[in-house]
Amino acid sequence: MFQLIFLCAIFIGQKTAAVLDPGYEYVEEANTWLRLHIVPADWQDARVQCRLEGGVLASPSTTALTKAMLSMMTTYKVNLGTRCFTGIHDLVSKRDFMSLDGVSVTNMQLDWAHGEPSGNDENCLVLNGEGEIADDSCSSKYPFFCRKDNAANVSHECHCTHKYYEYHPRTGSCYKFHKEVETWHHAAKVCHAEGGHLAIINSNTEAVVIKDIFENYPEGNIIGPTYTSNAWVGVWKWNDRNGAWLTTTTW
Ligand SMILES: [Ca+2]
Repeated sequence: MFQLIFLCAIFIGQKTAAVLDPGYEYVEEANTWLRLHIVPADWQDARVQCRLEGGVLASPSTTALTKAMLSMMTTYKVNLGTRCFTGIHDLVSKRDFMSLDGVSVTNMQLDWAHGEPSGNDENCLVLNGEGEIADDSCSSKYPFFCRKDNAANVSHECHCTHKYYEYHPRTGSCYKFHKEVETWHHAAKVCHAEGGHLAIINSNTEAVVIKDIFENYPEGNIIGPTYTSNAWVGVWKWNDRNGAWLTTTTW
């Protein structure tokens, strides 16, 4: 599939107060930040989403984290007869369930749900509303939590925790040049996970700003194949009757 480099942008405008990474809530007892994604995803997509956000697919690896996850499941009403994916899996070594941050399930104070673990083809663990765990297929879809330890370390200029965003006063936006080539959709996903969007050239000034950023990245710096002098922008041909070309954030 066709891949290009891309720039993400976060519009700051006149905002003065720093905001936290969107969706993350502080868990004081565990000194960490959790975000509940209520839109279900399969386990690998959940893992990638959390990584793109700069975090990890969360696991109930301590009593404080379990309590916080159950509390958020209740708040967002996803505990009623459903489950959430955890970052615990045995994809590396059969029946050695480990969290993505390296804690063995045998070191977690968790109870298995009745009849669990049950399946040979069930390599990913879910947490139910009772605080019990069960193995399930990694291709099932469940809500999930991402955890970040640094969600409070917000850049004062760019209002996000992701590295390499730079504020440009000429447009009031922050930009990050991604040197790895991606498909348009994946590039958009990366920008959204970082709290921004694919850069859009809204004015002659912004065109100059983006051109200046480009000049800081000579061709040899790009990771991937050809077309290094082109980059994706956040304009998308919507599949409607007229096939209108619109930006991704306005319609
Ligand atoms: Ca099971």
